[in-house]
Amino acid sequence: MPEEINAITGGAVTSDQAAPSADYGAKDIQVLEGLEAVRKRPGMYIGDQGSRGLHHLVYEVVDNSIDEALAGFCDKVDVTIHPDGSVSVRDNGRGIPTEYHPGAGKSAAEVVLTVLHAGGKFDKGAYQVSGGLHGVGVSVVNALSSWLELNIKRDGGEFVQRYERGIPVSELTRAGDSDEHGTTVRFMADDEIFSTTEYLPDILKGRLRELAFLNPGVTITFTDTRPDPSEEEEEEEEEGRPPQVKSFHYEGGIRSFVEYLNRGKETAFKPPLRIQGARDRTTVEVALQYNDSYIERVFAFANLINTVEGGTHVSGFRTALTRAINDEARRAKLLKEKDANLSGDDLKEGLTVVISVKLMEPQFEGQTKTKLGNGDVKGIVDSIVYEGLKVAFEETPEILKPIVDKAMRARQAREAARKARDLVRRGSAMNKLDLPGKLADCSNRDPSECELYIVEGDSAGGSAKQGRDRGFQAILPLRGKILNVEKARLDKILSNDVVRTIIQALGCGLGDDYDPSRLRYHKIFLMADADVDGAHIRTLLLTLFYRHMPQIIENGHLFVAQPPLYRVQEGKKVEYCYSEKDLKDTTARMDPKRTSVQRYKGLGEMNPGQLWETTMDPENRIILKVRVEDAILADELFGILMGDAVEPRREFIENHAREVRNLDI
Ligand code: 0RA
Repeated sequence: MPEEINAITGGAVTSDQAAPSADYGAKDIQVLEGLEAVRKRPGMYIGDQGSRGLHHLVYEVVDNSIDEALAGFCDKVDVTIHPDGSVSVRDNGRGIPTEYHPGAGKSAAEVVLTVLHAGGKFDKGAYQVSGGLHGVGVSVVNALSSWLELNIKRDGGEFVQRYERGIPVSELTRAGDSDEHGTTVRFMADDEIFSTTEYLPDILKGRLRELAFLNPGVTITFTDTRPDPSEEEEEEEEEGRPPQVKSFHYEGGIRSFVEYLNRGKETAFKPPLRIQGARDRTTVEVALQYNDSYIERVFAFANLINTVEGGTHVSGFRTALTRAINDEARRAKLLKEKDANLSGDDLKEGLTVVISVKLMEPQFEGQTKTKLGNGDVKGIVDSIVYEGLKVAFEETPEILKPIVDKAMRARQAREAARKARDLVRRGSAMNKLDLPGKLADCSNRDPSECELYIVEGDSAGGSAKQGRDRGFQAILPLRGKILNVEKARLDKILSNDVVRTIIQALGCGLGDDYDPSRLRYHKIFLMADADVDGAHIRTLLLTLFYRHMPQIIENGHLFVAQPPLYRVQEGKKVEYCYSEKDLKDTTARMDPKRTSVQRYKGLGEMNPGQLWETTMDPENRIILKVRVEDAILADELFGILMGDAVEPRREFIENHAREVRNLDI
């Protein structure tokens, strides 16, 4: 059981009946047991032991600093990745209290660093709300770090302490005088715990930017001092590269956030509308703007947590938006008596909105605990947004017409799409006769055991068909141009042959029609050549899934197959290499004179046996599970990836393929 530590700020300590020394011992043992529990089951505290969990460590510490900002005591947070791979988070908050705590037999700071859930528990009154998805506290980061150094400046002094695997190896010591205040936590993620300790700067920057939007006025700086891996071998650059520094500061808050999301797009009005209000200790802030695209983007936050699965705040917003626009459009005679009301769906097209609510006791539900469940929030958001929109339309009536016009056009297109979708739906695989002709289906009928390989090109499709295990592996070869769904309306998307073939093979429908119980394969692999064209095709397919069947990604059904780039042979020994570095390491181990290297330019160059062995055999293959780690970053990346420049796309795919090739389930 985590220890109650409210006492640190002056409350009573529940002291045991036992003698003080025994009491001290018991508490110490509790701490050790707590840390041990965290190290035994890290997943329970930080999600997983892979890349996601690793990044979570940083978020956890940053969240503590952001809590200081929310409480009004901090406006600067600096996150630095050091050359040794450790990370420091420094803030200019009050500093963690340092005084000796008799009840605990140690300093307050040591309690925060060693007792589970200690960070947020005491002094609750001072914090309006608190960020952090798990809110597990810095002690968890401490337990999962091979070492952690704490530096606190407050009360005229500077205090330091070092921990190893969660256990203090020194007392909290006064190192000198200081008239500053703040906390720095520097930690080294334990490589005994994490399968990777390499931080991805894009992921970190994405979350830090988000936090800066959500906390206007706070400056969050990210510094990456690690040597650039691509320059590692080039000896001439002795100095290394300069540190990468990025600073995030937005006075405009979530209005700036919407401007950022819509950058480079035509918008129906400027600047984004912003609405805010509060009721029953719940604050609501919404910013929205329509752009010229066909997709809707809703980024919702509850206590700074990105609620990817939506929830009551999102439903409240939708109800209010639909009602306010219909009411105002009727009043302004933009909707005639004979016209039907605009529906929520009509109003989605081109909408970019950021919703941020802050509340006292958030309930997080859903598969990934990112769905806000508090029932009363719906009504609160509804009424604040409805009133706010009415005021906005009264003040700037000219913005209403472009919104209504766009929604009317969307409605017409949706009717066309419904017809096209009915065609596809009728053709979707309810029985074997409806399956697309090109599909080589598997014999197993249990979706949870079945895999579908979506393969580009006929020759690769042929190899895959011959190489597969037909018991549970189905092959769908694709031929022809894959539509860029990023730039098309649903009616056009559904009339595209390739899209229809995929939808029919999957059987589950798309968009609002998506039905998970009809999904015919629980593992879907995108298998394309390991070159720029293959990357492009993969991205087009990913876009289709991300925009129109996001549930497939959310539920962990989508994977990217990783074919090898090289086949290296030394005598009878054959090894496959999946990256340039892999090749370098492998040939270094072998005798170069007797080694032959074959480069695979495409999947088609592999014979069926090789394709099975390297890419499809569950025992040997390396696959990459597609996850939406950060919805905003994903959205942005699809922008980059679907844009005209090839170089950033190639770079992105090369970098990311390397990072994630350890995930099979
Ligand atoms: C407990 C109490 C107080 C501040 C903090 C913890 C605190 C924790 C962290 C973690 C990172 N940065 C932090 N900054 C502050 C309140 C202290 C007071 O009342 O003076």
